[in-house]
Amino acid sequence: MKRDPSIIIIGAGVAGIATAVTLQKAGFTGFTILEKGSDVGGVWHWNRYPGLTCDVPSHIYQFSFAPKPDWKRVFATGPEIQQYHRDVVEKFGLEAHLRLGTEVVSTVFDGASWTVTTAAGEVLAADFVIVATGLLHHPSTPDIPGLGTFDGPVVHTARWDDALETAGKRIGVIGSGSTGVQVFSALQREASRITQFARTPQWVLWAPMTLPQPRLVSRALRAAPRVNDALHQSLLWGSAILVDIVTKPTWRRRLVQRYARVSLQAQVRDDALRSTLTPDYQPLCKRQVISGSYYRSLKAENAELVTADIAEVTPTGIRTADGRDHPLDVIVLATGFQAHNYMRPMELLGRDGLSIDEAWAQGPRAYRMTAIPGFPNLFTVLGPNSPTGSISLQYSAELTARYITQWLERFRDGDLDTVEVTEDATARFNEQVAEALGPTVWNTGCNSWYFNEAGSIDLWPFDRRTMTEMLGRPDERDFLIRTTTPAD
Ligand code: N01
Repeated sequence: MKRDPSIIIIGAGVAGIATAVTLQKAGFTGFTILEKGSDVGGVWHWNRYPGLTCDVPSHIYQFSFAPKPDWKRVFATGPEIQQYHRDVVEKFGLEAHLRLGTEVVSTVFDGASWTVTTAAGEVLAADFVIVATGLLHHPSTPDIPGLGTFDGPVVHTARWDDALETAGKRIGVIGSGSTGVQVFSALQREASRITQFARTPQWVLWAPMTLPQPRLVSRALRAAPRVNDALHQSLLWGSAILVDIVTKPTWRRRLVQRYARVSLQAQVRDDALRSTLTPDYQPLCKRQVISGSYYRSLKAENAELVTADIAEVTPTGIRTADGRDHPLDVIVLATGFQAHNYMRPMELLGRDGLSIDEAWAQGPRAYRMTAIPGFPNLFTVLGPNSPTGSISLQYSAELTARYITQWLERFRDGDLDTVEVTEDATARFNEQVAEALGPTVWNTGCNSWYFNEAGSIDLWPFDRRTMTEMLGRPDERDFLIRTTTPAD
């Protein structure tokens, strides 16, 4: 007996789109994508701050099933990437499956299937739930005394207000991660004065972020899809070097670290400023910041770097611990995300009423990024331990979706009704992860959003080949499989 499972995908970002297209290609029709936002694209919808640019070359940052030969730049801008996601949704006819502005507030398993409730009170049933809600979603607002008393606008980069006037203003940017560096460089050009409040200096690798992709190249790649595909594949395999440098302490890592130091030395000649900008941890330890303009912006007449701690926000600006007042018109919070409340605040109750908060009391934990003990017929795509900056997100999401599809096919064939990963297999996987994290550069003594509440690093510490093997054919021994319907 064949049956078409009902599947709810939560989220229409990179992970949700990759999942939907993969299911579609495998012949599934009964899937619905519920997206909280008013548009698809995930982080590319929510993040619209000035200067937003993908710091990964665009020919890697694309789905294998939707090649784009004609990126305008080698490192595409946020709006171009967002448009790409809209185009992919249209090309594959996903609109028919997509419900925007639909926030899921509760997902409950009743022993056989899932009941999903939306913020509008609608109740939906599903045989499977695939959570593709992303890691960097909830903005982290710093707990700085007086922040609410500021007279001017305070905006978080992940919730940018398009109507905000910044030209000619005195702007304070709090934060110096990938976002802080991009937004600071972009706003500096038109600000009357701009101050960056940097609690921890970052290594910033120089790269030609505004390099256009020549039209001739676009035309040639469009005319020769096979060459374009070969370029994509070679970049994916070539990016294996990125995994290598972060996971193993070799000369290759040291070479890139040397390049980070040279990037700083070559661009900042002033000894005092260079010393202030020099981190006390190894390059690559935090998510590597990449920019072609940051140091130049920082040295501009209207710019200042402040490393003194912020004591408080006053109605007219920011007061630092050294007693200095910094008068401001606008405060920009580039203070990152609450990266580890993945899937929350959604109420998620699995088998026997187990809540995700209980299951993850020690931080997010899954089997091979996708399955959680106690939560049958539920999978995550780009879930816990997903790679950041080392293996292509699109590759990881498509691979995971194909892995999940194999379980869905077995359900379709009447071969199983519920499937749940075992606690043992999950524990084994997490032990392997912990061991592999040992020699990684993330573990060399810096503080970053990679660490969860329990002090574990929430990243993928293996190479792409291992990922491909782990998410190849599911190993039945790692799962509890229940069948109530006899297969014919
Ligand atoms: O966030 P972050 P982000 N007082 O957490 C500081 C991706 N991304 O939005 O280092 C003062 O990295 C904090 O200081 P410290 C990418 O994966 C990709 O910049 O904790 N400062 C830090 O400087 C990236 O890693 C692209 O001491 C406070 C900053 O705020 C991830 O998003 C572009 C503070 C937060 O840095 C997150 O980057 C942009 C406080 N109370 C982002 N609280 C691409 O191009 C925090 N900070 C693909």
